[in-house]
Amino acid sequence: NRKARYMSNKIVTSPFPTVEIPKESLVQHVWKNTDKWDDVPVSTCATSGRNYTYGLARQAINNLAQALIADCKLQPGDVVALVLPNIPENIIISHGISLAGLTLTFANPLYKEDELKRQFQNSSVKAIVTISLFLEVILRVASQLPGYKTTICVGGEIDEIKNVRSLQNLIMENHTSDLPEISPQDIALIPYSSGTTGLPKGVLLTHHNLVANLVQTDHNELCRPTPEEVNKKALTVLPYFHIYGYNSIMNTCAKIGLTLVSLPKFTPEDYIRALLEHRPYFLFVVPSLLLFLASSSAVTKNHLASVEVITSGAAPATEGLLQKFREKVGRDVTIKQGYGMTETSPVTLFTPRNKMASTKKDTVGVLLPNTEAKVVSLIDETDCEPYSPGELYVKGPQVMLGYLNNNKANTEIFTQDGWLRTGDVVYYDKDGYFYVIDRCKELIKVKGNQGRHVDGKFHELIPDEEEFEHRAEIRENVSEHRLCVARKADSLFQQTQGLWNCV
Ligand code: 4UW
Repeated sequence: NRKARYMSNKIVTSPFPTVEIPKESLVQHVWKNTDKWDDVPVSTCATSGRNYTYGLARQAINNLAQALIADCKLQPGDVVALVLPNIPENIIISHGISLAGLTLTFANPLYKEDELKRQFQNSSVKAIVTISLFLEVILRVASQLPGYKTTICVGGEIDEIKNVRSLQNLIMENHTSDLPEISPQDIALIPYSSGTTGLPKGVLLTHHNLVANLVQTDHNELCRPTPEEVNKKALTVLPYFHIYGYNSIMNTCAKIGLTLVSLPKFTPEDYIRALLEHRPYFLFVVPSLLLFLASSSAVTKNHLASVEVITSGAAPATEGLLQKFREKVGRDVTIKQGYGMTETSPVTLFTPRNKMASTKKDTVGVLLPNTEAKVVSLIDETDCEPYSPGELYVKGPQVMLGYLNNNKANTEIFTQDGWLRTGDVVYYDKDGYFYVIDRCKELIKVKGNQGRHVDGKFHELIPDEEEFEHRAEIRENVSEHRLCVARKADSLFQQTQGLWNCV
């Protein structure tokens, strides 16, 4: 019986069968079945029109990997940082770095010098890839990094004296250096995240973690396109320097044969022009971008005429918002939601494309294959039954190795038996669908009771509440959470607004 299978011992498992995670590196995994698309663009800039086909990108990745070893003298395990807006070369640069056995990290180009320095010292960065606009700041930061080797610049005039190399030259070079063996357990990526508390910390994600998440989402009911959808265009403006843009958009689209059209910054005019010029079939959004599309009078039904599938994540997209969007387009567009965090590569929950999912409102979906969860009461730390709110704990092959050099944070986020505490308050229903209702880290304690402020009043969290009306009330009262998480997603979205369209 369905319920018993998913929920024995109050541990929820995925409704999908277990999948095998291949023991291969990220680059091997993404590109292994892409030969048939050699003439199809994999990555296009909506603003400049610059683009790379699958065939060209594969060659450029290979050349860059060799040049990083032979010319830049980088060694396996060295950390290379990207300080870039969304440009079509992003996939070439990040995969060239990975193929060379190096570890990638990325930072928001709008970070202040001190923030970049702190992050790059923390992860012992040995090389930085950037654009000429940021070069001056980057060279100042680089001069303060012990053992630093080289800076690589995309576009612009290169000053060889300052030990700056041109990406274009590195990609054109033809070396024949041996590429190192990569173990699935090697660290592929160190994104920075605050997690559930404190300053940003380096999140150690292995090749296995990233590949696992690409395999876990590769299912007909999740992210795999139908044969007719392969090679269609996907429009994104979400930053590649965040795990959503990097793994769930860039790596996923390349693996499944979509053409990624990216904007280096968001302005309503640029986004609308991209919709008209590229006629995308897929859109990747955060709720604030969906709200813009649903409510701006500048966006008409015609602008969205080609759009059939939308994926939203990073913050709650309410049923009301989805409804508003559907009214605007006047058709039944598929809208999928994903939930996850940097620490989980990032996806753990996803709304499947099936009949049951279409009857569920405000859900972030079911567990991905190979993923387990439990919901732990904030009142007495017992494992919760369906409909009872508590903190979401997850386990799966996409869960990070841990934070870089931070035992204290590791002890806080992992339980002794290996569950990752998400810091999000959720409940699940009898069919294994999850609903995000709050974030623990914004909870406050008043006289020892946990609760939160809503409209200036303190609300205690309700323990095992049985009645549906009451649960509805809990969800009605989440405005503060929605604001908090929306603020985070807005900042993700707005980060792109300040970026210059400079390459
Ligand atoms: N509903 C409510 C959601 C949701 C959410 C995330 O910056 P990070 O570390 O990571 C992200 C990840 C975004 C993401 C994950 C999986 C996925 O499929 C997708 O797109 C389709 C995007 O933002 O922040 C993690 C925190 O963000 C909140 C939640 O609080 C989580 O701990 N969050 N997704 N659908 N809240």
